[in-house]
Amino acid sequence: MAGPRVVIIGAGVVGAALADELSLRGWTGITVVDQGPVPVTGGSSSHAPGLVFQANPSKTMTELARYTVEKLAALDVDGEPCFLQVGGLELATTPERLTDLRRRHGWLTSWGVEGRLVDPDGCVALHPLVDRDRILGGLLVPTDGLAKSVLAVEAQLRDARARGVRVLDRHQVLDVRTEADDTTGTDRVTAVVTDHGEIPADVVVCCAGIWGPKVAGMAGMRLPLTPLAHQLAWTGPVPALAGQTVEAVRPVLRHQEADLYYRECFDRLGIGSYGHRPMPVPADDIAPPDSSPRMPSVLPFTADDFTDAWAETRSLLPATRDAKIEEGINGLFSFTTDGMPLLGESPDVKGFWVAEAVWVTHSAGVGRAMAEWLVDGHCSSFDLHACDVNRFEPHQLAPAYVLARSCRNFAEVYDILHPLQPAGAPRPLRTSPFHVRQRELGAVFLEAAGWERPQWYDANEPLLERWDIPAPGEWAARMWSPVVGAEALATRQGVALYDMSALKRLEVSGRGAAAFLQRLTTSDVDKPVGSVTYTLMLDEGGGIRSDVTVARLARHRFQIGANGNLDLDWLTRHLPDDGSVTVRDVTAGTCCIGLWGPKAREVLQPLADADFSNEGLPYFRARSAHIGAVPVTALRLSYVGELGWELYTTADTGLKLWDTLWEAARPHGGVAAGRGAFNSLRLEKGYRSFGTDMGHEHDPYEAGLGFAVKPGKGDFIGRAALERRAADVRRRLTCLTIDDPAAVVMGKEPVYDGDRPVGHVTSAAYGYTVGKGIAYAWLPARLATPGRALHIGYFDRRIAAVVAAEPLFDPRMRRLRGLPQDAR
Ligand code: THG
Repeated sequence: MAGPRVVIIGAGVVGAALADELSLRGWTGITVVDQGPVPVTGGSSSHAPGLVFQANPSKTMTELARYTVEKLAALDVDGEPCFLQVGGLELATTPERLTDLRRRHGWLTSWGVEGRLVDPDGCVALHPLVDRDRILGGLLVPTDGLAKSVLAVEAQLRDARARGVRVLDRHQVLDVRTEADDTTGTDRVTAVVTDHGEIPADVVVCCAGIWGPKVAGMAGMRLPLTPLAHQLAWTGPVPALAGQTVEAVRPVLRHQEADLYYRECFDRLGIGSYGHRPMPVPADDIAPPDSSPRMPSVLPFTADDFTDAWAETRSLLPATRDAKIEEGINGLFSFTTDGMPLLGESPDVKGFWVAEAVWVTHSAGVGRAMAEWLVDGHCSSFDLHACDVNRFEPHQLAPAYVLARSCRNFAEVYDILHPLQPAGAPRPLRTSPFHVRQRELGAVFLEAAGWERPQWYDANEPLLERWDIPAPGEWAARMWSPVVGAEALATRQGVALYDMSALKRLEVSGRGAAAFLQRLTTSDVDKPVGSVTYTLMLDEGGGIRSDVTVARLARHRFQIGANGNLDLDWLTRHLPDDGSVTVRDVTAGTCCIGLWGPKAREVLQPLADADFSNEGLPYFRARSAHIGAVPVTALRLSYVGELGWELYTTADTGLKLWDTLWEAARPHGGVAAGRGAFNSLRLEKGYRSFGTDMGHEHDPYEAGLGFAVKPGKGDFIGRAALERRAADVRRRLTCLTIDDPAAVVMGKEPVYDGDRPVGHVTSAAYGYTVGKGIAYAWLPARLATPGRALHIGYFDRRIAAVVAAEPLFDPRMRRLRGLPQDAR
């Protein structure tokens, strides 16, 4: 296939990798343009220090890095290698950091990259400049090293050119031309305008790095990216390195406690620091390259900001006391609000794509990912949902938000971050109508898609007199309270109110709505009004895009319970051209309370003008009703696995709904309960969470969701691929239990069969009703048999776990169906 006409804007590490990978896949009409001279174009790639550490909490990021390492290690320019595989060594100078290195080692093991913990003597043996007395240990990844970014650009462009890719440097992009399509109402790209003329294009990919916001702006797209200066200094000759004739032999170093990293360059050292104040630069203020030798991405070194870094360096690496700082830069790099890249197609302009906020570490991987995505329509090598440029909520595109969160991200880049670490300013940002009441109840809030969402309520402390809640270990006990356990038990034994407002709600309407949803989902959703269906959206490869609930509220109107903005984006992208279907995000104008527990009906029925009995509103049915004075839509389902309803109303009447339910629930011992309890209950019930337990890389059968696929219903996206995948299930999302109540794990830990790593944990919590720790994990199918004994790697421990039949709680669904309970 020759493919469309593609213009890649930016010949840095990302643009070069993409040109290479696209041409490798047979696309021929590719042009790369860059304002600067190739290969030193003046962007971040031209000054990148090149350190590649593969360890990352994100599996995708580690996989992108691993591919980058593999690719660059096999490339050279005239015999000069593009990657120096000297290894990467992260050092611990405090007990907390040493403990965290064990957690990081766990991620590496989970994602399949070899690493090992090294004692202080071992660290000094690897890097003799390190002061033995300063360190407590290290984490070595032998395959880490130094990417030579300019060479990597050169080599990949060379290979791309050999396949016919045209590279036009010193071409400044002035505009991106688009054309409106009156029938569909969407725009599409037609050309890139440069100072040397116009280049026609069907696909434009913005790989412009720190200039990305400017270029994307030409296509009307707002990129939540902040260029931030980061200090990189070079020593003069270090006598202890005198005579070194190769660029680097010792591992690249990270000293995260002081926000520092190090690399060799012959007899000198490069020192990078994240310890200084954040120094954001508005993207519009960054000039294009000119005739001056200084690159626009390189700002003058502010020596005062480097004082502490240099003092710390001389302490950690005493040999540098015999050297001076000879030069330095404040180099601009792209930061985002969540530390992840920005990949994908504009929501408004067809054919305008971005691959932005990508560091050298992940560059070749992103090149491959984008090439697959463009050529195949989806990416099969990497799960990109956390990198998708369309993941953001509208408020997350606000300049003030982008700046605040990017700067915080810069400051935290080397910090030890707990998985539940509360988000910083700007907060509170989105508040549900229940927020005032929640505060009165002492809610401890975490943020979810910008919403303040209670994790637990301090007002429930008196419940602790009723139950003995086992305490987890120290790490899992952060952002936790025994009240979490009490709220979980109070739900199972009585009734609780859950604020479900953060659950994304989409309205799909129009005469084509039913047919449209049939095509996008795996189940039969074209059922009578009042039906609710749990179903999946797949990509063409059969990978899971999302799991959603579809409630048919009227013949031509459906309410989708979704997982995030990507669902809105996915639906919108697939809308038919004829205007017969409309998708609308109704989340912000509405709210939702989950009223759940065996006593839920006793609370609700007396308030209602409709029949909420099993017959009046069966399981997985929807209806409208009034609860007191409040009009609601009620969905009979429960992610916590109890009798009850999701009750939706508009934002204006939300507080009244809360107060009405609250007053009625109190005499029954009802409580408000938070997300901590919710997560424990859903794991007892075996309900998966998209993005954590499963993603694009998994199919329904592996994920244990085959029951939601109805191949006989007619065609739908992904159906063809599923036939192949159904016959070849090699891994399974598996339920593990842990007997030791203190051994609560958090997710991302490696799972071992004997000494062999075989999989990783996705989500975990203590199950207060089942009286066991629960950990869901991806495992080879042959190990996913109940009773199988395994271990979970947790810091320096191996925790005994056993494969369990699922769900652990109420497998006969008697609670949800409101039937007499099994004897317990
Ligand atoms: N409520 C609503 N929509 C949602 C969620 C929700 N959409 C996103 C996310 N959560 C989807 N996840 C689930 C997971 C499980 C169930 C519902 C939503 C569920 N499963 C039943 C089961 O497996 O037993 C389905 C039974 C059936 O198919 O009949 O209830 O929380 N509105």
